Amino acid sequence: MITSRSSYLPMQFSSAQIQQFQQQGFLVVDALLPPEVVTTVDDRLDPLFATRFETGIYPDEWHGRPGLSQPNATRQMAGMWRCDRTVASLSFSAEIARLNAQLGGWSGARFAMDSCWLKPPNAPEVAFHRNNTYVSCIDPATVITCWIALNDITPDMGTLEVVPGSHRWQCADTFKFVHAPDYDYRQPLWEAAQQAGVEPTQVEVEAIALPAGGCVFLHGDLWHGSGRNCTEQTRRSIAISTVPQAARFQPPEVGVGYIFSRYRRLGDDAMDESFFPILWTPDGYRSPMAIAYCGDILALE
Ligand SMILES: O=C(O)CCC(=O)C(=O)O
Repeated sequence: MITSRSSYLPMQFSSAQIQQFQQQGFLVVDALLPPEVVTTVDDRLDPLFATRFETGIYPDEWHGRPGLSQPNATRQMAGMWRCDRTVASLSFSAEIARLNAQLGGWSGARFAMDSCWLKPPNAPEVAFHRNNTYVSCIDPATVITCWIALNDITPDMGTLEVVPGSHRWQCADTFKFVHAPDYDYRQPLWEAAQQAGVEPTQVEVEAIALPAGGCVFLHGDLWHGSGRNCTEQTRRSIAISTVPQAARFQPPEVGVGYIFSRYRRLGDDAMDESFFPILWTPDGYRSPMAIAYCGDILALE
């Protein structure tokens, strides 16, 4: 449980940054988290993969188990806030929710998902996809993700790859398992480009380099994936995704939501604030659950 304040200073986007996000579908910020926040959160992750859960509650999704999986398997865990309240204090931070909401042009932000992606040396690729595909059971099916580097990440470490402007492509994505594809991990991207009428030579893939604590904000329709880690160092990152405050579930038969739909109430399309807390609104409202459950590691007061 976080009780002390960090040295985080509130960030304000310039209009040029917001315009860049709208045009490119992503925005890189080199310094978001102060070093002590990076260390505090990162220190909690390896114990989770050793099944040491502070709350005793298991995550929603868990890939890569030391001793059981291939040693180079990507360790990804989603729904970590359930397992550890220090991680939750970042996942539920009002600031990240505010920044996501500001880029989305939303009047408030609701928590959707947290997920860490630890890629050991030689970790395989992550297939290209759009994050909105994974929230299609939610209305509106629009998510913004703040993907944060927990160590210095260079392009050869299997970093995140994005395709500038691809959030505006008219094309479909299909729900798929993205880990270690047995096909070219960019194949879904090439198919999307073809559907959108974009020549392969016009598709620019940008590998994001970031210092620890830096981040990239991702539009939910942006095509992205990641390559193999060709270094001797583990690539460490955490992604925090939010949806608009007013989001509700689609009718039960609409869209995909293999994690989200577990928390749907019978006969009710409201997103329960116990599972999807409202994290930021301009008037300061936060779901009581988020306040009671953990501190806010980026709290400003
Ligand atoms: O970190 C990665 O390699 C992939 C992350 C990703 O696809 C995401 O956060 O949406």
